[in-house]
Amino acid sequence: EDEIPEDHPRYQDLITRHRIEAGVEKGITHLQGMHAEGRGSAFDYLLGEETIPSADAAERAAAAHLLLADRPVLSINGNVAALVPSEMVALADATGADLEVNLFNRTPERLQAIADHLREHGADEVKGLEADAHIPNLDHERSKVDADGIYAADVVLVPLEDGDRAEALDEMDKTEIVIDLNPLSRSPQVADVPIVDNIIRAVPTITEHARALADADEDELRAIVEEFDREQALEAAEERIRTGTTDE
Ligand code: PTJ
Repeated sequence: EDEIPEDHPRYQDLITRHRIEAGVEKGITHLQGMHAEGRGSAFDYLLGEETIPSADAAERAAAAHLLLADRPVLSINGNVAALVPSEMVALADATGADLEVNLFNRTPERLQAIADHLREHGADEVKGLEADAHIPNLDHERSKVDADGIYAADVVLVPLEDGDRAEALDEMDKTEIVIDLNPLSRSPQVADVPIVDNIIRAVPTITEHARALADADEDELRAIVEEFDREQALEAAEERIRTGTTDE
């Protein structure tokens, strides 16, 4: 990372790629995570590699949902752990959420490596290793969750998620916040709050909003949640990708 010059026009993209590579080398990120990153990077290029206004509104709504929640959980996979470990810990601290490792390609080694990595970045407790409950209507490995974590959560943040699991969580009637650069992928399509933004920008922005709203009362938080329009957010992101402009 230190070797990438900061004035390089694609600096952030190069840093991101490097973090995913390092994650694979450390046994945190699955090899498929590199393909996922490549797809994300292409969409980010088309979005102009910036947080568009509708994404910022989604990030504020996500902060309000997390603050209102009784049992908020932030789900962590191999890409999330490699890209934003300390940022996820900061978001958990700002909102009182739990962190839970939940993997598509689940192995005991990667689970442990990710939990250790999060602790190295300041996490106290990491859930997901217990796996004493399962998400209904999803094949066995991917459905494993903690009974007192994702299973019991009322609000879940699922970044860079696979469509099947996003749908299964949606069927459990949880409030689902998804971060995904592809607005057409199934996870943002089923999310209550689809955030079409790079996770590198999205997570610190949700945390900033959560800190700014720390003293807000319940009515104010509810108003932010209600004001947010998921269809409009998805349309604005698609419009930006297709035309390079937004009319918001
Ligand atoms: O660690 P595991 O085993 O749980 O596996 C994780 C991956 C990401 C490999 C797995 O969930 C997967 O294959 O996901 P998909 O189906 O490729 O979906 C990932 C989505 O995240 C795609 O729609 C990408 O566009 C998007 N994406 C990739 N990088 C970013 C991103 N969205 C936001 N920020 C990114 N940096």
